[in-house]
Amino acid sequence: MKLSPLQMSRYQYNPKLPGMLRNGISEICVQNGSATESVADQEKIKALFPNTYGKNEITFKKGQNTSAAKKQVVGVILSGGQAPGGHNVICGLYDALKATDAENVLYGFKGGPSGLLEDDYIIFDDDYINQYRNTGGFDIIGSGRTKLESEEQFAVVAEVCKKHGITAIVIIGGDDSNTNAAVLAEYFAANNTGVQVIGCPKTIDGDLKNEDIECSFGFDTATKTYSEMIGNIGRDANSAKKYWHFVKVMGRSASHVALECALETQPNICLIGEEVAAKKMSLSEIANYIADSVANRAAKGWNFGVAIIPEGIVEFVPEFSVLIAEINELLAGEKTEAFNALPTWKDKYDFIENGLTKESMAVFAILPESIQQQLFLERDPHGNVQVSLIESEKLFSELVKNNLAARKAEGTYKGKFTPIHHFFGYEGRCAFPSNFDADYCYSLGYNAFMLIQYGYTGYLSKVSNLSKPAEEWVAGGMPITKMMNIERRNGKDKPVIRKALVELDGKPFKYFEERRAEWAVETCYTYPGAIQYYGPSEVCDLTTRTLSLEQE
Ligand code: FBP
Repeated sequence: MKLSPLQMSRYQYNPKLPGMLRNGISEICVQNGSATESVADQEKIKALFPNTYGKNEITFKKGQNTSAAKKQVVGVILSGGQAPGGHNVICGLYDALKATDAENVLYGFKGGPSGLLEDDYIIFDDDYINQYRNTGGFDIIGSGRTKLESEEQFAVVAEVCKKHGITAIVIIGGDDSNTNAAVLAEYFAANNTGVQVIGCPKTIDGDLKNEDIECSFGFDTATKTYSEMIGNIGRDANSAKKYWHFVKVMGRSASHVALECALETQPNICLIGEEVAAKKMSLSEIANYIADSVANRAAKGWNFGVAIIPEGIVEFVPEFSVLIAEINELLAGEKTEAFNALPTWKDKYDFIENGLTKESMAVFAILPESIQQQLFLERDPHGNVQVSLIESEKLFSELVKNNLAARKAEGTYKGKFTPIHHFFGYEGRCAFPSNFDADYCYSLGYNAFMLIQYGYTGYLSKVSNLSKPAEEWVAGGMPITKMMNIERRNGKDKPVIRKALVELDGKPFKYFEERRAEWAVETCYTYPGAIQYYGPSEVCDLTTRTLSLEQE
């Protein structure tokens, strides 16, 4: 395999550990914190997790290692969407495991949770691991989205663990995967399997965070990658002065990625789904808000701009959610076939018009035809509209175009509007991890092994104080049950880790809110440039603006 110079050089990079983990395994001891309670629904969560609920928060510190000597055979899986740094979690885990005892073994189950169910694995060794140090991607063992949640699945996993003598499983995943890690830990404890479960917080979406977990890994690198490209686009727009760029950025639901990119690049517009929902904004209101910026800039002779659109936006628009629900109902069961059999789009349109309420039809009618058709063509296996596939960047630019046409007819707008569309998502999920993510992920993995070694189960590997230099980071563990509450999922009450949405009274949003009126009219773009891996620390070890504002 031919390696790029950067890849070769990244192999040599030594990720920075928190100061307390730097003295070697024999000098890491535990400091017990207080007992924990779940964030809400304490009685219910306690009843569901009788063996793992209420445990203490713990922190590691320098001191005599008092963990019991025991051969460890650990299994690790990567779960869900790729996030830069996943390889380093596994490298940190492997290094701590081998540094503790060269006889310890690390299994990597392939293709996500299904690898555990199908007993499909590799056993890591130095040669294999060394090819993945400080690299992006999840290709070290692959990932998948199979959910590990039923008792039948847990029984299979228990059998697989028994077969290989596995003492602990590490699940690297987002809020759902770590919820399932907690349920699996409880199952293992209740059934006296002796197998521990430790989670690690992953997702570029940044929505697995709370008062304990300061950020999920991958968010830093992914947002820096998108911000580099958005900055470049801003500069191109300001050079050519003829295009409006509509940039959709990933983030299935929460708008953390969009907000961070806005803080980094100061675009003219950035929509925030959580705000749209809180203000109950309609599609037309959003389009009008963007069109105001276009028109005000055009009045200054600037027929160009940059708008960031979060991937999950349409689900936050109340009238759009109602429309989607009605469409799902309209095509439920056999009705899809009848719909598909209609010969022309005109026939289909009539069918839709007869089936939707007046209000939803009014919303449907203002959508561009390509989006209208998308709503009826792209369905998931349950027959539901795949909202994430909706090209919202095109939807909004089209709505803005119509809005501007009306202004032109009234004589209130004289500019030229030429939109260009982009979607940044997959471009960022497997980038070489930034130094922050390389360090953070390695620390999470290393720390996960220390939690295993000290006998903890149902814990999330926790590294905090992240806006400070790595030396000052704090390593420890938090019972996953502490982050849980009861939510309604698929018609049932379930214990889940609460997803973190953008807080409208939080410092990152407030910072953006105070400045966006100026950004909408002036040209205030900033150009973060490419991630820097080598050079001065103030350039290479930067955290996200979100994290630094949150920890100000
Ligand atoms: P995770 O929540 O599993 O980390 O994945 C998040 C994400 O990257 C979203 O930003 C995006 O909407 C989704 O995955 C895309 O999923 P897929 O990889 O299945 O296309």
